[in-house]
Amino acid sequence: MTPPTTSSAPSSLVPLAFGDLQGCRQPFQQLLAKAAPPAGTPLWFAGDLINRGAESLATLRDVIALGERAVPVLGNHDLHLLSVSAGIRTSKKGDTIDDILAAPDAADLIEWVRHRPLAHFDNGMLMVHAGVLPQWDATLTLELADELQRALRAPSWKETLAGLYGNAPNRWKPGLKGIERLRVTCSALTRMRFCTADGTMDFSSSGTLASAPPGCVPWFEVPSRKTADVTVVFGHWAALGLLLRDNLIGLDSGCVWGEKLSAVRLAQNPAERTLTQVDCDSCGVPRGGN
Ligand SMILES: [Mn+2]
Repeated sequence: MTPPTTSSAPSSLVPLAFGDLQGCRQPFQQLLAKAAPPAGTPLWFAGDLINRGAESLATLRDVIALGERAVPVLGNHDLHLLSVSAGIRTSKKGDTIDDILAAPDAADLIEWVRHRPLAHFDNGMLMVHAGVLPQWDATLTLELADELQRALRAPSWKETLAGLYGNAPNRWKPGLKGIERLRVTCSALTRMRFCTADGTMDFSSSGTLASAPPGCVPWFEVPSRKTADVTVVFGHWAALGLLLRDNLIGLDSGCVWGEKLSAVRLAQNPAERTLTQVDCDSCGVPRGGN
């Protein structure tokens, strides 16, 4: 059998995927050293590289310095950084993005963030920050993510970004157009945790499975979810903790809340996936939502 060709440089090395760094630079460096991936290994990041942790600027610089090896997707905190920089939102209590905004090269840093993708697919693995709606297969997910990332790279990106906030519409329809289509896409890819069986998103809980809103399940538990045939890699849900199933890898194990930072080697064969973790004692702030 001929293996499928991919466009992903630099090699056929198995990627190493990291959970939400959220500005936790020391744990990131410790985990990278501990996992010790072979030179050139692609390093995937499930989004929220920055914010809430102690060293947002230094963490962002570390990831940028990895060059093409770094494969991040955008999370809600990354988009928040863009929004604050653009004057669309104000900084919130607990934010730790001021060092980025005050950096002499802030404009370049913001440009780098703004040009990151919202979904990444390679070798049967689909990575997003938060989740995918049950009606979306991997192909549609990538198409919708591409629509959104192109809008965020366009000259009118600030207008687009300003229009992405809000909980409605909270359900996908193929006929959705314009900013509502982009908003549903953004909500699912960067914010969703719970939804109903028909894919109606509910943003009222960021807690554990026991805190599911009435009638809701975690997005990945919806029966007949159309991405069940690929392995979905995601972050965002610290209260869920690390989740390792054959076709599902939830990587946010709450580093910024003083728990752990996780990295998983994304082997095709689930039995060959390896987990590496480090403790995160002093990076973040007291638990209070994410
Ligand atoms: Mn998040």
